[in-house]
Formats: sequence, C-alpha cells, structure tokens
Amino acid sequence: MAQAAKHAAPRADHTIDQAWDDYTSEEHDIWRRLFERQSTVLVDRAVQEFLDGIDFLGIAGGGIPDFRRLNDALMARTGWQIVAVPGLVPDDIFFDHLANRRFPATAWIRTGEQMDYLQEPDVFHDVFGHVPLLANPVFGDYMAAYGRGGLKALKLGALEKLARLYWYTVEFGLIQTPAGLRIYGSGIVSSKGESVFALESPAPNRISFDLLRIMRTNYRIDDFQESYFVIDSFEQLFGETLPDFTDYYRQLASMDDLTPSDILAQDTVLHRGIGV
Ligand code: HBI
Ligand code: FE
Repeated sequence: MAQAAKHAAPRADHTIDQAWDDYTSEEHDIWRRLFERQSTVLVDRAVQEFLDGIDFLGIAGGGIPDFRRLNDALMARTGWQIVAVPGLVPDDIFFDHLANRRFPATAWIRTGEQMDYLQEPDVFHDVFGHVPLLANPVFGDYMAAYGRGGLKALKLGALEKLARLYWYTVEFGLIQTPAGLRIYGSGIVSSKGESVFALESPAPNRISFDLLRIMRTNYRIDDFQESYFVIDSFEQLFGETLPDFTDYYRQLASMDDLTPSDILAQDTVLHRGIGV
C-alpha cells in the first residue's frame, strides 16, 4: 500500500491522524534501526540541547513515537505540538502551522531500501531530526518566528530568500560550543553519513553565520552540503530574526545569488573546503 495512502485523507490544514495503532512491526523496526544507528554516530557530534530534547521527550528506540504522548511533554515545555501530515505541505500552510507552534511531521516511515537517503522527509527525519530542539525554549521561539516571517515573506514574494535561512540553519546548521563544533541541523542529525561529513570532512566550507549572506546562497537538495554556516548560540540565531526583514529583502534584490560553494572576501571562514 502506498505509504501516504495508508493514513486518512488530509483536512483543510493538511493535517491527518497519525493512526499510531496502524503502524506495522516492520515499520517500528525501521525506526529502531535508524534510532540505534544515529544514537551511536551523534555522540560528541550533536549539540547537547538536541540530546537533552531526545531525553526530555523520551524519544527512544522502542519504535515510532505516538505524537499524542510526545505532545503532552512538548506542549507543557514550550507550547509546541506535532501535527501529522502526509508529507510536504504548501508553504502557506507550513508557515501558518509553525507560526502557531504546530510542527507538521510526516506520518509515514521510509522502507528498508531507503535507510541511508530519501528525498522527502519521513517520520524519522521530522520527529527524530526536528522535534527534540522544539523542547528548547529559545529554538522553539526561533521556529515560531520563522513561521511568522514565512507568512510575511510569502506576501513580499521573498520566500526563496527565507527558505535559504531555514535550509542553512534548521536543516543544515552547525554551532560552536565550548566542547567544539557541533550539529543542530535536522537534515544532518537524521543522516548517518552527513553527521560525520559535516563536522570532519575537509571537503565543505564552514563559514560563520551571516544572515544576508545566507539568504543569497543557493543550496542543493540531493547531496551533502558544499558549505555549512556556524552560529555561536541559539540566542544569536533567534536575535537575528527580530528585525523586520522587509529592508533585507530590498537589499537582496540588488545582490547576486551565490553558489553553494562560493566564498566571499568578507566571509569569516572557519574552514576553507577542498571541494565536495
Ligand atoms: N512541508 N511537511 C513539510 N515539511 C517541511 O519541512 C516543509 C513543508 N513545506 C514547505 C517547506 N518545508 C519549505 O519549502 C519552506 O520552509 C520554505
Ligand atoms: Fe526537515
């Protein structure tokens, strides 16, 4: 049966019931295998706040979590909740959910043949990758601010610029910590290969966070990143979303886009990659 078809038809806001009781033991076993593998590779690689979120929410290797149980803890902590969706939802729906502290998580899980990579997010990418940091108050505020910003960007026709900010932070961001460089991006923490590559490979660039610079920079969705951007703290990231972006979009309109591998003279380059 097609993965998405197994769940009920979506409502107007594209949410569906997770239908947790309908998951098969094979599907729970896929989660178990993915969870065990990532738990090993993320030791000394994932940022501590991510690991704290995993522990606080009780996301474990027992099988695909029941969103209702996660939501009890998550709502109490940061006001966020997970809503089940069949997959990628339209941008306006996506941003409206985020602005209201609802994270749209795909309900289906990948097959055994897709263990290392899949194009669309599944429940492991969304729940293991994105949800733990929603238990962190500052990151939770950033994600809600991103949702509000997305609704404004849509109205200004600036969505492509803002999507790059999401991509190079929420999905593929790195963070400096006293213990060293760590991962917080969901696309990295949910990927075995990229969890190692992002921190340890000489291939990609690692550049200090610069908001306008990031919003100029294209990205690839089908391979490891050629550049990673590094923040100093979640407070820094949240602070960057406080200004109104309208003037940023006006400045960007007269700036050329950058390729994923470009390095600018004004960049603070932490590592100059040898090429992906
Ligand atoms: N829908 N379910 C889901 N998950 C996403 O991460 C997502 C989406 N729709 C749009 C989207 N992401 C991005 O294109 C926006 O952040 C721009
Ligand atoms: Fe994602």
